[in-house]
Amino acid sequence: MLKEIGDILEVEGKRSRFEVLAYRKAATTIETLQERIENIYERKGIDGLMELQGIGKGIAGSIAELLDTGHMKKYDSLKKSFPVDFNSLTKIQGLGAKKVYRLYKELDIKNIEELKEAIRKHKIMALDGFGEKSELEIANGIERLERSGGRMLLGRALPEAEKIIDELRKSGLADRVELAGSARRMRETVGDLDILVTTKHPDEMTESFSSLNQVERVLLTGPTKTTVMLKIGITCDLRVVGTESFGAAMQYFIGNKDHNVKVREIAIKRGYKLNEYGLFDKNGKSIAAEDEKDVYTKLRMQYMPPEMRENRGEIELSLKGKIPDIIELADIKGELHAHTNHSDGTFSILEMAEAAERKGLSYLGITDHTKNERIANGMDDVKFVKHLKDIDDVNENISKIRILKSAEIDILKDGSLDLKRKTLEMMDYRLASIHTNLKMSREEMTGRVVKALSSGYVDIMGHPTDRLIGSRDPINMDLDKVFEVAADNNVIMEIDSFPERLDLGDENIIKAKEYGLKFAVDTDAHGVDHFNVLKYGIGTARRGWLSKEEVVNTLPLDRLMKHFKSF
Ligand code: DGT
Ligand code: CA
Ligand code: CA
Ligand code: ZN
Repeated sequence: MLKEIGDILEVEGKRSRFEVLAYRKAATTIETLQERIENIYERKGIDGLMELQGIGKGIAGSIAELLDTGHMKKYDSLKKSFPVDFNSLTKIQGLGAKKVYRLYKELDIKNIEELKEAIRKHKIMALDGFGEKSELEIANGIERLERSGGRMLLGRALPEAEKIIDELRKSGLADRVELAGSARRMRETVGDLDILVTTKHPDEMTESFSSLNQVERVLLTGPTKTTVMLKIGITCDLRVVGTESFGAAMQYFIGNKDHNVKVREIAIKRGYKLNEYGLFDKNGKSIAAEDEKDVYTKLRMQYMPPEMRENRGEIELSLKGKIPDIIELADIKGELHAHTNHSDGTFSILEMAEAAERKGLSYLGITDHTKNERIANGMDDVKFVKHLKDIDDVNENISKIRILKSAEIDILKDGSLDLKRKTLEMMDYRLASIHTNLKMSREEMTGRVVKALSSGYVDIMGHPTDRLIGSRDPINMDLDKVFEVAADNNVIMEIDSFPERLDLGDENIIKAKEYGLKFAVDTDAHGVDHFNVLKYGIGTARRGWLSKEEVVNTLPLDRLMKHFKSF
């Protein structure tokens, strides 16, 4: 609201530059506070507000009015004369307050919707001093803003975060640089990135962060927090925290929020106070702050990996000391879902095997598509028999890694499998997936899957819900029924690691666990680089609380084979 007041005063042109800047400065101060302004006001009243940098008596009064009554008269009256959504419109690249004002005065544009409409009718380029180029620029700015309004796939955001963290570490300005927030918890999508640093040179650190190659523009900057818009279209927060409270800050900013609220309640129950600066006893003395694990220990709680911190029951387990030992990337011994150029992959059996071997894997299951997947160049029985023979040949010529004969068999519309039993029996194991006829009734879909899983020929169910995050809903079926039938037939559930799949996802993994099911964390690699996506599948498995023992491809080959059907 303060920022908007500043914008409106500026375009009105009736006030001094000084007054405009006062509102903007106050807005930045509040945005970058480490503490909630409500708390400051509650503790110290108006005087507390006036102690904040750049907040004088007038603005402090307006803030107090807002906190007391929910309204700010100054804002309300300005908005009456300018019913324009300044805050949203000025977020569009290429649109400052002055241009927004002109668009309102000349075209009566009050919000993004009306601006889009005007662009469609090419009204912007007709304005004096705008032109075709700036209309296009504004259109692009809106598109970018809308993209950034949504959440981004972890698989796109995390590599960017890793690059930024790497740069910040290399700058030599920081003592510690750590990822926090939803990306640290490996959530499948992230709203923004959160990075914490400790440094003896906060100004240079902020400057260095703001001028990184990945940064499109700086949205706000203050002594403890800087927010930038990244070129990939999401924002990234950098927080400078004190070394002495780094652990408490990590605990707080890893989140999630619900987890934090519960942990804070436990602190209160124990007679302590917990915030992002530390854990304090009743005399206000800090008893844990520098080290994150210490914060939990002093609360008599067992440490929980970030991936588990979603307030889904982990706090209760932690209090009982029953946090499971969850799977790690290094536990994976082999891959059970990969494609070659015999169907829709881009590399040969040998090339895929060599790449898997370089990744340190000791077995690789080749699961090319069956004939129903025409667009993926799926093979029929005749071609498969030859293909399986080709795998045997490659196996004879390599020694370090063992290639397993398999297929990603289409579960057809009627629940039957897309290859003959005789062909299926020639394989080491069988992975079955749904790729077509995704829009069936819940009853029909459940029946289709149940039939396939109880055929006695399915070892692994591939990407079980067939969702694509952000673009395709999961197929409509009774998952409880499917899990029950899978458990009865020893069918392993896949966790497909592809960032847009992550299927099963974390919540469904927790559900499937209750049926005693086992899992396979696979990459679904279609090329040699795709083995790198495994970390997203492992992150998802960890978010589903899976232990190494529940994931079959952590086993050495001889023990894994016991999980597969034999004929
Ligand atoms: P995102 O960005 O939507 O994917 O999710 P997060 O979890 O990264 O959320 P974000 O970036 O808003 O905040 C980072 C962490 O800071 C969050 O996980 C927990 C903590 N946090 C933020 N706001 C609050 C709050 O109001 N209360 C508490 N207790 N913690 C908060
Ligand atoms: Ca975040
Ligand atoms: Ca954030
Ligand atoms: Zn598939």
